[in-house]
Amino acid sequence: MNPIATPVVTTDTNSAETHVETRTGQPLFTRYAGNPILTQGNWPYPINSVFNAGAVRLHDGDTLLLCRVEDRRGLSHLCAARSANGIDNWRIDPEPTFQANSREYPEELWGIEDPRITYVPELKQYAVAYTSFARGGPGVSLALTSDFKSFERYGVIMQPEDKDAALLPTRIGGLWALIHRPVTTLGAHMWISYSPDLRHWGSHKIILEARRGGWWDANKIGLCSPPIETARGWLTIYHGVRQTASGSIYRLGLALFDLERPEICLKRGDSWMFGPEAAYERGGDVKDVVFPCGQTIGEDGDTIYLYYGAADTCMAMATGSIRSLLSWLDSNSSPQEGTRQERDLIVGREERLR
Ligand code: BMA
Repeated sequence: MNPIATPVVTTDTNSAETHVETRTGQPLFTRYAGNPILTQGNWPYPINSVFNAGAVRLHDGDTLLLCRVEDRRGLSHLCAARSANGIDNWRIDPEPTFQANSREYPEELWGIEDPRITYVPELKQYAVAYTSFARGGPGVSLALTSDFKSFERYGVIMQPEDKDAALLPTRIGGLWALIHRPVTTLGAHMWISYSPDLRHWGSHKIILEARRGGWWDANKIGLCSPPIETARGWLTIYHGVRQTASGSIYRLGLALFDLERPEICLKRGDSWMFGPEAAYERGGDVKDVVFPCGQTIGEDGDTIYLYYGAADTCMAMATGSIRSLLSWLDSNSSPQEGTRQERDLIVGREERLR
């Protein structure tokens, strides 16, 4: 079920490799007609904006969005909204759910932002990776919760400058794995790091590099929602930031990472698959931004409900299909680099899975 029309083969002059560029027949994600689903006007207390929410389906069936709420000082906190159908009738906590605590956690001086939620079966808790913002710049902090009422803080787990982080739900080779986006002298690429206890992190590796030159994802990329576990690998939505003369454009791309060795990228889409088009995405506090921090998967095990911040102003939702995304990747990605041995190993396993 590939929604893409005939691919057009073009030659990339940068790498002299052949790439497949697509003319999309149908969009891979369909915007909910009632977007935006949450705005400033829905809030029970005065705020500036609500965006970039983490998302999870709770055990009672409710969808919970842990929203980034920017107050009228310009500082952000997190506030939970719950809904039975994940679309409307949101029940919003009457006051901030999780606030910066800069007295004990100075790294939260200027607020906390952009949570990504992962349910961790081994701990029977949700891990919330979020951006803590202070004088040193943005860093990655972690907290655990079982009810989104009380949170156990782990403090900064990745020092500034770092953000766009999510924990994988299960250990890999006995270690926890975190995907994140440090800014280093190498650039703004996606990395993975491992930890025995969620506190001490090492074995840092780049897993996906921002491209260069004219590409839509040149110079700066980052993880969006937590990777989706599929039989073929970790299906991962990431954002690419295109700098233009009139500002940045945040668009979404797709990559697939090996299940057992998530530092290995198996496929990466060439073109973006979702970008700012609707009025609420093109205009707002920061124009031309779509920024998902969470998704839920439908009962059918295939439908993706993607929750995204639009123009740093409101929350919107779009639906897609895991099957369609995987099949799009099959026909719209370039081969990834890696050692011959790694590739042979993984291609062999992919073939056995077919
Ligand atoms: C990124 C993050 C997001 C924000 C986006 C667009 O760097 O800070 O929180 O939505 O920029 O402003």
